Order: sequence, then C-alpha cells, then structure tokens
Amino acid sequence: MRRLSPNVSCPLQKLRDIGVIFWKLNADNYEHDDQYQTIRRVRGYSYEDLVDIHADRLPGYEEKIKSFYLEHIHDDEEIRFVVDGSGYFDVRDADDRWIRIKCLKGDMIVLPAGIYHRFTLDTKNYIKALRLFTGEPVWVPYNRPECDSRPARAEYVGKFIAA
Ligand code: KMT
Ligand code: NI
Repeated sequence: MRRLSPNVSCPLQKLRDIGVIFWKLNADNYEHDDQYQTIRRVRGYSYEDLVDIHADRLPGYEEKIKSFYLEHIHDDEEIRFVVDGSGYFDVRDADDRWIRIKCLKGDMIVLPAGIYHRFTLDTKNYIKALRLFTGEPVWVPYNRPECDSRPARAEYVGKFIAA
C-alpha cells in the first residue's frame, strides 16, 4: 500500500515558488505559542480541529488513507500542523514532478488551493495534526484529472505556474 517515491532533496525556495508555506513551530503547548497564534490571526484561520490518524482510533481508517493518497486538489488551502507522529505530503512541481515533504512534529504546512497533492503515512502509521480553515471547513477532495475544470485549479496555475 505504502509506496516509495524518489526522495529528492528540495530547496525551500522551490516550495515557495509553487505556493507552499512551511514553518517549524513548537508543538508542545501550541495553544499558548505566540508564533502559532500569530500565524492563525494574520492568515485568518478561524477554525481548528485535531485529526488522529491511527488504525485503532480513526473510523474508516483504511478508506481515508486510500483517498488521502489519490492525487487531488481542494478549492481552499489545506493547512496542517503536526503535533505528533509523522507523514508525507507530496506536491507536484511546475513540471508535474512529485516533491515529497516529510512532516514531523512541529511542522506546519499550507498547501495553496488548487495545488495537486496527496498524503501518506510513513512506516510508523500514525500522525496527529491540527487542521485549520478560514470559516466553515470544507474538506472535499477533487481528484485528478476531473479536478482540472475547477476554477481553483485555473487560479492556482495563473498564480504559481504560468510565468
Ligand atoms: C488530508 O486532507 O490529506 C489530510 O487530512 C491528511 C492528513 S493530515 C496530516
Ligand atoms: Ni488534500
């Protein structure tokens, strides 16, 4: 089920160029962490919940894991702050190649609306992450290639891919 991808080292600037934002934060006591609270405020993240992705605790674990790993987009940002465990976010670069981003405790990542991506656990098979959102959360994935007709995809391409 878990697959290996070429593990290419990627400069942070390359992620920035395709709209991915990344911070290293303190995951212990994050409720009282100034940096975390500032990011929430400045970026307008009003909603927050916690997902615990583990076979024994997440209802529908197998199905969810499978759908996370299908290449998809969202109409909104995907914002995750890892507070325990670890996993991989894969994003497509401007040449449609995968970039694999290992996320560990303390890593906070923002995937822009419309970016092709997928998620998988590593061999520890466990991650716990905060999910943030602006307003009422919508988690709908649109899989590739059907997602290509969505306005969010065109907007993303216009902003980050088309020169
Ligand atoms: C998603 O939408 O892909 C996820 O929630 C993945 C798990 S969060 C680390
Ligand atoms: Ni997603």
